[in-house]
Amino acid sequence: MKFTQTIRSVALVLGCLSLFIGNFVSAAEDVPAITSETPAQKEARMKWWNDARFGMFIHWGVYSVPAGEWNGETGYAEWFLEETQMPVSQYEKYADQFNPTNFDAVTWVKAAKAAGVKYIVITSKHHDGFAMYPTKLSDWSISRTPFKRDPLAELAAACKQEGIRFCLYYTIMDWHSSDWGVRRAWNDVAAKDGPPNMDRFEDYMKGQLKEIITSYHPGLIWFDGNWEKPWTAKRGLEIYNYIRTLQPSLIVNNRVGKPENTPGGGFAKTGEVGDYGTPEQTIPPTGFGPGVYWESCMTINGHWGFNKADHNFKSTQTLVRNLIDCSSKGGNYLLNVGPTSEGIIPAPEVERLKEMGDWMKVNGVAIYGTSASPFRRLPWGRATQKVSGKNTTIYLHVFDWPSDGKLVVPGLKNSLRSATLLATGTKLKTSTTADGVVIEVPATAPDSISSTIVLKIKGAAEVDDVFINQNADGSIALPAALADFTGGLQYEKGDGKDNIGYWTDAKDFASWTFKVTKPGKFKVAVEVAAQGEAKFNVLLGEQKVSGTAPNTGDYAKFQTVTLPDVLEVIAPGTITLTVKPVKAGWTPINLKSVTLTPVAGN
Ligand code: FHN
Repeated sequence: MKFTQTIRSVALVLGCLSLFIGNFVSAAEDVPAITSETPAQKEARMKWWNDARFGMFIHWGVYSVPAGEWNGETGYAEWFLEETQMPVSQYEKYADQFNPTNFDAVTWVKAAKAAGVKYIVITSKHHDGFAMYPTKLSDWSISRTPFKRDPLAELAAACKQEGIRFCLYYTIMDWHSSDWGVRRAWNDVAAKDGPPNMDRFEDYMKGQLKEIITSYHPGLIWFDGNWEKPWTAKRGLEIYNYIRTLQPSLIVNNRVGKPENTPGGGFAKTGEVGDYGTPEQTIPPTGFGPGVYWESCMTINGHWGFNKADHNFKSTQTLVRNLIDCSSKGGNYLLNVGPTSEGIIPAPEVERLKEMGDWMKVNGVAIYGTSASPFRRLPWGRATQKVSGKNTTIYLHVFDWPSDGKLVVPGLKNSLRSATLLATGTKLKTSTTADGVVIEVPATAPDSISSTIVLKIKGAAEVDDVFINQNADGSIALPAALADFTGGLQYEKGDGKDNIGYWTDAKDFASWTFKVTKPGKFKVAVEVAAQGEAKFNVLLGEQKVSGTAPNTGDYAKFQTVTLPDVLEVIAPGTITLTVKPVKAGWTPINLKSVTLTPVAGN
């Protein structure tokens, strides 16, 4: 039986006992046992991290010396060595120039703390193999730089002082080591050595991991660089077991193993080994359900490592809303900064951290320790919740403040205890209508980024998720804001946009679920923008009607297309309508709305 099969069968058997494959004694012949753990024990181990919701990633290494520039090109960062393909001996010279005398660990940690961050994850070794601490196992480390200090030790101490969890990134793939199974042609330093040896490499990894775990006692190890072939699930399991044995409380991300690579989204799903999934540069459209841990890591501009030419920083609004979005789906947000070779976190990054902190000081209670939203979708923002005993507190994160002073919470069925504006403590009036709970709010939002309303309800949240209803004239409006997405589609709002975008993959589709009280035949009108003709189908049960989006010349120039054929709803009930691309010749479209209008004389 193959190793993976063994793991799957063990998972099946123990799955019945509600145990999690990554965390119990494995019977696989040549794989050491993983520390035994019940789901409750795992929950306890994960608690500090799951409550934290917000972490700071730091990509710092000798690649910050060239600061992203080589031979007139300015697009590089931490992948500098692989992308320039310069001889390793030449790259090694950057270590001689790495002297970040302005580095002050307390300043960094205070900047993180001011942002509201609860843990820091810094690169102890990135793909260039350079150890940012004085490893005894290689001379390719901080010890060969003029900077005679240990930045990891200083940061660990500063984190302890400031009450922040100190955590470490450690990549598996290593372009410098002569033992990593994919030897680069430009690795002239390794050329004198014999062929790569992965067993020796794994021993080297174990040695370094032991060094960093026993020296710095990190809260978690964030593995990366797991995708190249020489790294196997078996080795991942061995390493997971090894480091959890060294420090049983350790949390380990899923990239220690070989989880499914979710293109454009990192390794979003948990996988067989490791404690949590790691979507990268993306926030999954929904979370992964209760008990599945995940964290989206994202850059603050367009690079992980320092790039002096990249001034394309995300706005504080985007960063805060990303944090809210992750929290509302039951995940964490790991926001990256890329310090300079002088040891400075660039000012625009610190500024954004400070602004995030200003928001968190008021609204942090609606982020820390919360769980995923009870709503599938909210037209004006997001929600998080805390369940305590017989009562639940729902935090409504309002991105788009209602212009008519009435915030409708669609489909909420519980009895209400109170509604309060978090920023001011103002009590708000509520009423229950056919559309859901209506909260009367002041004319202006306390915070244009996102304002929080604290809604206390009796019992666990009960939500009727189907809140699109037929209008009095029998028509049904299906706006982009209320669509559910499969694939990489995103709802785009602001700058004149109010549409479904990122429809680049013909496999992706959008759906709306709604209630029909007056059935009959309906004309279908679709409001679209495209830069080429794109064919799509509109599906309702077994029925399918086809349409073509015209070339409107601009993704922001919309045109309404009425489809030649009609759809029929035979009986009242809950219906789902889906718009799917026709794969052949698909060109991206932006879709603003679908409208169903009853056919006259129906
Ligand atoms: O290749 C790396 C990249 O440099 C960076 O470290 C990110 C952070 O998640 N991870 C990798 C790619 O997935």
